[in-house]
Amino acid sequence: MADPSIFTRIRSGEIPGEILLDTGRVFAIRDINPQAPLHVLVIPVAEQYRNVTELAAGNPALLAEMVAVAQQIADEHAGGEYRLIFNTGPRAAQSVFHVHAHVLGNIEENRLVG
Ligand code: DGP
Repeated sequence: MADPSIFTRIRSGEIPGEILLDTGRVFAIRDINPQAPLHVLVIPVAEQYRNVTELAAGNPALLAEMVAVAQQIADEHAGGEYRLIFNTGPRAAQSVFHVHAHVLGNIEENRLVG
């Protein structure tokens, strides 16, 4: 069994982090290195999906639940509008291989990345 991911360790309280929401299937934390005034990571509790392609194939309902949580975060913190990013693979700057969505909001400038 692989070691728990950094996100799982935050959810369990082993590593400090700000958890904004936890449905029991999906949770949301603030990104440690924010790229927008609102930058939250939405993460399924299940660790077996390394990226959004695997998640979409293996559990599309869970992917839909992540989108609903992203909307809820945006409703609460960014006037209901948000950008949703899934980095997929190291050449796309993915560094944590436990699927997660970046929810960016309150964006002042139209930059695609950072
Ligand atoms: P990605 O590059 O798409 O794999 O995104 C990983 C994100 O995880 C990155 O934006 C920074 C964030 N991150 C990494 N370590 C920590 C941590 O210890 N705490 C928090 N809150 N975020 C972290």
